[in-house]
Amino acid sequence: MTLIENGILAESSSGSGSPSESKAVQEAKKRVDSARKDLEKTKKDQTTHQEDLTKDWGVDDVFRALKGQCVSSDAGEYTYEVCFMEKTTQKPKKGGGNTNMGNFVGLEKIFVDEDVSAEGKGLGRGERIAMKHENGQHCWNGPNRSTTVILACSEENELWKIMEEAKCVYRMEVGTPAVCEALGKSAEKVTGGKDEL
Ligand code: MAN
Repeated sequence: MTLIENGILAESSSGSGSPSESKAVQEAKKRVDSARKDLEKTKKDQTTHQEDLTKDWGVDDVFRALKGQCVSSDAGEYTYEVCFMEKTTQKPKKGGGNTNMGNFVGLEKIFVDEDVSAEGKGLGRGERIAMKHENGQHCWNGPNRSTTVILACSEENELWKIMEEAKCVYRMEVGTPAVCEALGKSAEKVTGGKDEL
């Protein structure tokens, strides 16, 4: 027994694993298995972190705080949604599955000249940060869906306006506190008498 327990002599009784394997070998194999699983998980985590590092989080990583938050709004037959730093989607109000309208690929600057409502909702005039989303679900007889989400300073995260500029090429206007700082002095936002946030 002592020889078997110490892995010197193979256990001959049939149990789990090959009968010629000593307990010590069986246990060592279990440990190898579990270490392999740990390694797999660590590798996956590493990939996630690496992707995270290559993402465009904006000046001072300001958009990090928005990740995973979503805003939605109804327009026409659909409910539209932006999940920040992830994707845009369209869901039929009548029911049915989501259509991916593009996955976040990066930021760009866009010059806009738009109205601002009395409540301060709208892009205003000047340079704005936009989130680009590409390679959404393929559009029949058209391109893969894509969305440009243009951001303006607002107290809350809000989806103000959705447009389909060309077939399956969408534009959304979104308010978020995340860009209030970035606006700085260059912003000539007409706030209808409302002070800058
Ligand atoms: C769906 C929606 C529309 C789009 C058409 C194109 O109905 O995604 O926004 O214009 O497909 O076929």
